[in-house]
Amino acid sequence: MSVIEHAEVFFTSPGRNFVTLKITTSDGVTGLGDATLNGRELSVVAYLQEHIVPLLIGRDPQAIEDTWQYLYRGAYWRRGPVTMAAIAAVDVALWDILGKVTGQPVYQLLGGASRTGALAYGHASGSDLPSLFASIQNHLDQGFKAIRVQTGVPGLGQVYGVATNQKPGERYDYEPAKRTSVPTEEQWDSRAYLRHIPTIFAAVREEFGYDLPLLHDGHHRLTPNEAAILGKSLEPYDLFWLEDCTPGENQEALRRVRAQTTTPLAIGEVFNTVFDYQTLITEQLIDYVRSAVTHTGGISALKKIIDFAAIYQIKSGFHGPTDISPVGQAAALHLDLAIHNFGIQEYMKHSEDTLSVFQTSYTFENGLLHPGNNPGLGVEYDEALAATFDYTPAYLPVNRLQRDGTMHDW
Ligand code: CS2
Ligand code: MG
Repeated sequence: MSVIEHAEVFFTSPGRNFVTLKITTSDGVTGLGDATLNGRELSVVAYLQEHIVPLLIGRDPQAIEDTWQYLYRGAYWRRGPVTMAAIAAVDVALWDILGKVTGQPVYQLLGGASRTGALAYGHASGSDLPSLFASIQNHLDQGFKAIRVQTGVPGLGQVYGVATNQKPGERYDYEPAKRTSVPTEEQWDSRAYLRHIPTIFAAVREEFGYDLPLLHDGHHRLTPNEAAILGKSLEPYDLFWLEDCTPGENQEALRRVRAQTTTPLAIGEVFNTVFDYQTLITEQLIDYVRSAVTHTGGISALKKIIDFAAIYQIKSGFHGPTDISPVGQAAALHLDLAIHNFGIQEYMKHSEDTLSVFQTSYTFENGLLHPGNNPGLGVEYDEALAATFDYTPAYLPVNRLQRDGTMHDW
């Protein structure tokens, strides 16, 4: 019987930091898993190297569910982003191996394709209307059929989610993790934001019409009442979704928002397990599950969450920013293709440096992503090239109220 013979953890920084687990079987088959936790990367490296890799050696690589339960239940300290990112990396690497051993792309092992491709949304942003319009047009020219819209707020400086380095036609990173020893500080004012955002969506609808699906991310910054106000004020502009309108910890908060607005709601990029969704799903307080394979315990665990959501007509909208590595993104695409209740997939193209380290087989055509048909996940990792990009600590920003400097959600 083939067994897991070797497991290695790599961290590299081709433009931003990524943590990758590579598992090798006694037959010489390798599998990759993404374990990147933006801004806290080395905690997952240590968890894997010190506490998981030694447990994997000698195990059956095809016992994917048993290994998941062994790591989850065996830890005793369940849940949490570090634990679940580490378990996710193992789970995804084992699906990759199973695909290679059986000669099948992972989506075939998950039940086969339910669609020809996954509708993707891109990130348009601008500090003012002309730059926002140029960014939307740029995304339409690239083939996007759904677009997230973020803007600056008059009177505030840099707002998270709005690109600073964007020129039409140029690839950009809207949230460059700052390569500094402490996080940069941004400013916030919810009243100014709540007044401004509806005017932006009115202008975008006027310019680009009503057919184009538009999304918006509130990034956990509002109270339930403020979120209800925002949802109501955006109703005339027919959003695909309003994401993370309130902080994710309090599931009950969305009862109030839901009762007040028909704007569709999405949440979950910071969630780790199905328990973070229990109230949201059973009470039908959301429309879309935003989790990433990488932060929710892998393909096995996210498949269970999304199947649970399906019973309540809740769809997927998996997290796919550039801090999910191409391995994590490929895993999401295999799941997107296979599940019935697919909604949309976030897609920000990685930098050329990142894509030279992680060689992918997924495609983006006519607004749809497809994971490709290579056995396994379809991603190769160039270890020698990765070793030339040194890990550099980088932090997400923090946010303070403009009025008096109080720390706020960002
Ligand atoms: C964002 C993310 O993609 C999104 O919706 O909220 O960029 C998020 O801020 C980062 O992934 C955090 O690491
Ligand atoms: Mg988000």
